[in-house]
Amino acid sequence: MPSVPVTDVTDLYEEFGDERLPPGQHETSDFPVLSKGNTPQFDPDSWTFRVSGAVDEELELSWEEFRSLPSVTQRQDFHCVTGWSRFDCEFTGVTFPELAERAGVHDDACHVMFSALDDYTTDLPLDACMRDEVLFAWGFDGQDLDPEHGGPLRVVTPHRYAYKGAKWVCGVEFLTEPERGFWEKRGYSVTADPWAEDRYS
Ligand SMILES: Nc1nc2c(c(=O)[nH]1)N[C@H]1C(S)=C(S)[C@@H](COP(=O)(O)O)O[C@H]1N2
Ligand SMILES: [Mo]
Repeated sequence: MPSVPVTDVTDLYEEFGDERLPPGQHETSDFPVLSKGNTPQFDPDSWTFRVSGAVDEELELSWEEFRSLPSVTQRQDFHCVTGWSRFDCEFTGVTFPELAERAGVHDDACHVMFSALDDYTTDLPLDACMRDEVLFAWGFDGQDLDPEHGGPLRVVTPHRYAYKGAKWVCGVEFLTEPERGFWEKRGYSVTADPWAEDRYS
């Protein structure tokens, strides 16, 4: 990848807490893999990304189309609900607001459901998604995102625990009533603010 300007957003914690490392977390330089199952196969020819629900225009994007959207590179922190945090991850991808604007989100949309190739789902309130730090990322530290970490495309949510970031993401649905995702149905927090230690609901 050619070198691109990197925006440092590691100071976003100032909005939520006093310390960069959220309470009850420890810092690691590893990047552990946490998946509920196997890494799904990616076929660039048949891959489609769907934007659906309360939008003016439902979108279906091919891999080529997705990759031609405007992208950014950000330095972000990554907080896993199981207790580890990894600082200074460099992710490249499309911001959530960029994609939302293309679909035209309805005024009555209040919630978002992400879906993935391994049937994982996760949900977040719309206002938690409408931030430039929420990325659909295909790049990590200047390389294509590793399949184990969600390649070809994953969501990252540096202001939320990492289970909010669907790996192998292939769809986003705008909802007018909240629904629950995979871990949220199993007792994990909907809000998932690491500085409030919103781990469980
Ligand atoms: N599609 C999908 N996305 C997922 C998961 C998963 O099992 N499937 N696990 C989540 C959890 S619990 C965490 S902590 C992060 C882990 O990301 P990593 O494996 O890149 O560390 O991905 C999240 N996104
Ligand atoms: Mo997790």
